[in-house]
Amino acid sequence: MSESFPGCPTWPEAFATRYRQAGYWRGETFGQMLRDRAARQGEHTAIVSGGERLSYRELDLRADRLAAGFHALGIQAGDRVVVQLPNIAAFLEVCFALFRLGALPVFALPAHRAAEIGYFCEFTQAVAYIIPDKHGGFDYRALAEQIRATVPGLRHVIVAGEAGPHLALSGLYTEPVALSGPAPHDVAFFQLSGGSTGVPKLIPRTHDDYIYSLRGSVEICQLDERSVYLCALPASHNFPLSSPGTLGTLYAGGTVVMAANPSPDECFPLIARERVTITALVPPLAMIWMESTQAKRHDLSSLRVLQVGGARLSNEAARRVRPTLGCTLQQVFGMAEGLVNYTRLDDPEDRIVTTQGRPISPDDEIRVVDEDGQDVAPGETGQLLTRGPYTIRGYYRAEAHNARAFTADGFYCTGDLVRLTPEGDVVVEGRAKDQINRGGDKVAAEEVENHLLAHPNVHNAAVVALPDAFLGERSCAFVIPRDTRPTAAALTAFLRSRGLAAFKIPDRIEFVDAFPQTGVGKVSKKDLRAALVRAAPPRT
Ligand code: J2J
Repeated sequence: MSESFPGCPTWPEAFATRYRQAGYWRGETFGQMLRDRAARQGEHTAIVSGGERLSYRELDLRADRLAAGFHALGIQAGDRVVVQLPNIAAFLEVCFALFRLGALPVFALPAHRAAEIGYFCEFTQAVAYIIPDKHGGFDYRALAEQIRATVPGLRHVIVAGEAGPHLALSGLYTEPVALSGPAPHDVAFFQLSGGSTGVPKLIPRTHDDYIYSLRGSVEICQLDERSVYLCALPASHNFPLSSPGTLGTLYAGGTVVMAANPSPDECFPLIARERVTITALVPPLAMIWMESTQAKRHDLSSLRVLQVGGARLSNEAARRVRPTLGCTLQQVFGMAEGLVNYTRLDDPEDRIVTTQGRPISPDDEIRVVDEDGQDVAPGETGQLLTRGPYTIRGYYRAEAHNARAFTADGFYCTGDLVRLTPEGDVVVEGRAKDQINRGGDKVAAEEVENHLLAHPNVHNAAVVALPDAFLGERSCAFVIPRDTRPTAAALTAFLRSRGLAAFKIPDRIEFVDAFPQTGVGKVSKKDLRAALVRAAPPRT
């Protein structure tokens, strides 16, 4: 298999040629994209963040100056840089600076802690780690010190804000230098997989493929330079980054408004003040927005589209969006590996409410297959496989896993159970992968099980989804103790001490003597889930 970067499988030449000839891959890079927008509409506002407003010209210049600063530090094209920044203008400045340099951001989430960050730094052999000083009551500088002590290869810790013992981001901006920059077919960055295995997988996305997904998303969401996108979800997640998200909005020449958090208290005044036209939420947040008494106190009339995705939105909640918030719902069923489906803005209401839409590209190939990999009959439910001009052909340095997660002819096995309607819309019916979708936050069962197994009093562990009226799912760990049984609180504290992101800590822990088995002697998670539902049926 050919590679776009060492360890990154890429499309076979015949596919690449076809995607170029079809006009999907146009040979553009992120660096050029911003340069071009700055030349066309330099004075237009690109980013609003806190009290700060940046024009396209300023963003372009800051990206150049920061790229020069990174370069002066010795960061080179192809180097990996773990970026863990909240929703602030610096996030996009850092992205574009690294894009211009050809260094590769690894997009961590603000919720990640030592276990995840240490792994990203080590696995990617990152040369730098970029953090805020404090965010959401957490001091990232202390986390960085811990990482530095365990990952000797990490050369720089760079802080947006008060740097403490580290390097200040603000001190790096310097005179722009000439940089040769990356090629359009080069990997631009690594996204993170929601995952279903022991360690998170890294997703290599190229300039060509990602920019195509932006262009397609911009067209479907009808964005232009008058559009104002509110970034309420964590900016580094693929949904608010690209569907169409902050990068799609900049592609369209619109304005990105950064929200410090997704609460109505923060977002409603921003929508009113900045005349926001579109934003994206996960289902639990959409529910909070719809139930908020604040909605009536603020002028939300500019909001045309509320996108909801990341997890399944119930039909009942979907139906309430237009009457309560006065805007069009757009369901988005996407994945950081590539494929993104959207309901279209002019679809009939019923189609918007009951389906998760259809792919961006006419060349997104979709198969729905049974457990033997055979296509199911039309309309039947099966696993979604996909291949296309912006869906990866393999994870970074994960040969054994890639052999399972991709078919021999390059389809990505999403692990999602779907059916197709006669109109060609996708409806998500469930999941075949061993993952918990906690209101959009993905938890790989095996990853948490491995951490639990490290406890001396845990003989075995199995983590499953517990239906939940608010989050859709929560996680429950079934634990077979060894010798003395630990308390649930002690296990939770143990997981925290191992530096696991809070959303991965089991919501509930049940101690059992044995696990139910499948016919072939594997742990039957289906039976464990069923036992939970029998014990406490989900509220509806
Ligand atoms: C049910 N499950 C969904 C939906 C994602 C746009 C939107 C979301 C993501 C994302 C993204 C779902 N209904 N509407 O990257 O660009 C579940 C599926 C899917 C997994 C991917 C984007 N929307 N899902 O959520 O990489 O299980 O991307 O395979 O985090 O989320 O998760 P992630």
